[in-house]
Amino acid sequence: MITLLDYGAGNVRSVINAVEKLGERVVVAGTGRDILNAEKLLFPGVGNFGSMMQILRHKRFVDPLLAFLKSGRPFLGICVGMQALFEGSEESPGEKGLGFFPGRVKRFDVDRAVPHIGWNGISVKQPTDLFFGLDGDEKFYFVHSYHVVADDPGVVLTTTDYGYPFVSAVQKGNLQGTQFHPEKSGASGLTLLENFIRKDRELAIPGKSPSQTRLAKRIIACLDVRANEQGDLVVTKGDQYDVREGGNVRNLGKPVELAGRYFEEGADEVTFLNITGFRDFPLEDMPMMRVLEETSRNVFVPLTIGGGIRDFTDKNGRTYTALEVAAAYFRSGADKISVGSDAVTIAEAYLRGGQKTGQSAIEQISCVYGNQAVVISIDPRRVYVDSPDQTTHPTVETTIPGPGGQRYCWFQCTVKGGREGRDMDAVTLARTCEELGAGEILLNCIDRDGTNTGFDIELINAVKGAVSIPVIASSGAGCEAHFAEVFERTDAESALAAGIFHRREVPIAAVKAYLKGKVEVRL
Ligand code: 1PR
Repeated sequence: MITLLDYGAGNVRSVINAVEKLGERVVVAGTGRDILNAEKLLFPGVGNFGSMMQILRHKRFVDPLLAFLKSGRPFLGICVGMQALFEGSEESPGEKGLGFFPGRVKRFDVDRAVPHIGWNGISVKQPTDLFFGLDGDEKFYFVHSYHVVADDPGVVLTTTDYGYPFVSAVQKGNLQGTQFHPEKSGASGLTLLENFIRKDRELAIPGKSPSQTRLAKRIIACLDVRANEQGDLVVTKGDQYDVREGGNVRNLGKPVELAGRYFEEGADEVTFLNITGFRDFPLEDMPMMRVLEETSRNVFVPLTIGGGIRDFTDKNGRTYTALEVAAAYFRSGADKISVGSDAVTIAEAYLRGGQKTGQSAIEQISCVYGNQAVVISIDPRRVYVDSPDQTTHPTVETTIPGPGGQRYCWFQCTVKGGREGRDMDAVTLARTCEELGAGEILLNCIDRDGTNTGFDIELINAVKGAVSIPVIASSGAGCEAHFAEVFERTDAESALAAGIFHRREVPIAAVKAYLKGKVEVRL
């Protein structure tokens, strides 16, 4: 039996699902005594270091935890759950860590996107049972802005390269911790968890462990979900956001089934967009929560969900906050949430007022769940002009002239699934949301959506050049070469597609096979 320490933030459901999938029972520690009595303790941490330590103190978990760590029984800390073992973190300078290991947690100081999000390798430094049955050249899923700097090199189990080598796992006897998320790292992650659960494996350094590692470009499968005329929740897909054919909503399959298929086929992440979320409030539209719950039982890669994340007052006058909606999504199995229409409203208000209020959905959700959990979904459309002085928005000189031969354009943000254009451009929106605490940009493109004509390279370069958080290129993929093009001609960290995967025109494995040797991918 595994005891899980849940201090109340983020997605512990995935960890429980992964352990249960391996046939083991999980009990959640509710008291310090539960921690002291545990046989094996699993501590998944998500979000902010300081708020985690405050909750541990408030629940009087610190002394039992230290006693457990001294006992020599098996312990596995994940992400911030590993960072907690050290003395403190730059993320929350006033807040002490458990101090079990000497060293501190520092923010990445690199000339590349932070957070470090995605699949990266591990270089194993000492014999361990954790990677038993693995070759050592597998990739694991990371999502973090801070990393451990250990004063005692003897505790370093693995390092990973992101600008420089950082500590990606620690080990001292039975006490182990990983910066990456085994519960989100597909079959390799499940093997690692099984090794922790069984604790009867040989110690070894896996044969193919590399001395240097590389972050892979991610291939993401996206499922646009809504109810059809019969009231069934279906995966649909539009052409330039029009999802109807012959008056009916196109039905391309069932969300849970399709997500399971994409996991099996090697998707690096799965994204659900509840595309009518702007009018159907998610907490009244519970089927979407069930889709997430069911999906997360069998899909062990990161899940993002978007649609309807905003403050809302129902017809009885009850008010819900965007944070409550996000919390419900996280509890149901989401690792990241994506904010679409509301992000535009928030950015408009911030630019008008000129000051952060701490009250916006982006600020509140990133404060509680961490920046890495907040994705901004942008739905832009080109607006052509003859010259840059015809608009106050930043323009690009385009190689695809407008209908009247215009040589410049800007990228207008829309809300409500493309129905309403706003006086806001994608570049400003992305930059503003990063300032407010967003951790990633999902950059759609209405002009390219469903057209199979390739990604809008000019749009992606314009936005990517304005932010230092990762960007997901979306809309327009029609063949394998389009993915190579977007990674060769832009610095986007990942590429997302929908239609070609749903219609089985191009399998995910074919995309990765095509990219192999051109860009780093997880095979
Ligand atoms: O505004 O916070 O409630 O969120 C609603 C979410 O739903 C937004 O993220 C918005 O992008 C999305 N959405 C709303 N309406 C539509 C629609 O299609 N009518 N879908 C919609 C957005 C774009 C991508 C699509 C890619 C790749 N769809 O999700 O998957 O364009 O497609 P392709 O590979 O087939 O070209 P809120």
